[in-house]
Formats: sequence, structure tokens, C-alpha cells
Amino acid sequence: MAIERTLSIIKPDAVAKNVIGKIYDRFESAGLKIVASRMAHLSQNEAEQFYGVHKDRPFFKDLVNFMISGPVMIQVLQGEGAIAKNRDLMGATDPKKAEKGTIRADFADSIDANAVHGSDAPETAAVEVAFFFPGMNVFNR
Ligand code: IDP
Repeated sequence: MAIERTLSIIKPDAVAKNVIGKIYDRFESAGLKIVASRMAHLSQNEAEQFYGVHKDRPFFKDLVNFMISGPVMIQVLQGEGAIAKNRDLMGATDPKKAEKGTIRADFADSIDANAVHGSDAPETAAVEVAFFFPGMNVFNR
């Protein structure tokens, strides 16, 4: 399988719970390398742009308000099949439906406050990595 890069965000609920390190451990234990990372408090404009594909969904406003409610930790993960691997580690969007042992099952409270974001395909991963880490801010390790 090819080496891929994917964008991951630890959302405000998980940052507030102080579990950044525990979530990073899941990534590293699964063989994913953190090749870029930064904390940010997103502006409304950034959150609306980032989640632009969902702009017509009924939950869009709540999603944007949640994403700007506190700082987030943003990282690029690199490794074999990184996109699908990260999605497996995350678990289902609704933590009630997420498999035991996944990040969302263990750290998320609801479908709105669901701890993590992860790119879902190579095309979105490329766009999302460039959105938060333009230029040369991603490392080869
Ligand atoms: P994903 O994060 O598992 O890829 P998406 O369908 O891309 O899920 O949705 C993006 C985010 O929008 C979710 O992580 C969740 O925070 C929020 N969301 C999705 N569906 C709902 C819903 O039905 N109600 C409330 N929030 C939702």
C-alpha cells in the first residue's frame, strides 16, 4: 500500500479534555508519523471554508460554532494507507455507533462533539493538508 498523508484535527472537546497526548499515542502506536502539527483557534471564516462541503446541511451552523468554540490541534499524519488507517482509528462519526477502542468511542460525547476530524479520501486529504499547512511546513521523516 502507498505511503499517504492525511489531515487530522483534534477538535475543541478533546483539547478541553486534555487528551491530545493520548490521541497522538493512538496515531503513533498504529505506525502513523506526525509530520506537521500546530494548535490554532479557528476563525468563523476558516471553519466555514474548511467545512464548505457541508454548507447546505442542517447541522452546518452548529458544526462551525463548535469548531470555533476553543483551540484545536491540527496535524498531518503520514504512513502506509494513512487515510483509511486514521479513519479506522477514529471510529464512526456518531460515537454511539463507533467501535470499542476507537478514538470516538473512548473520547467523544456526541455526534456534534466527536473529538476528531480525518480526511476521507486522497483528494480531500490533499486539499485539507494544503489548507492548514501551505508551502513547506510538512516534513519527510
Ligand atoms: P466525519 O467527521 O466522520 O467525516 P462528516 O459526515 O464528514 O463526518 O461530518 C463532518 C462533521 O459534521 C462530523 O464529524 C460531525 O461533527 C458533524 N456532523 C455530521 N453529521 C451530523 C449530524 O447528523 N448532526 C450533527 N453533526 C453532524
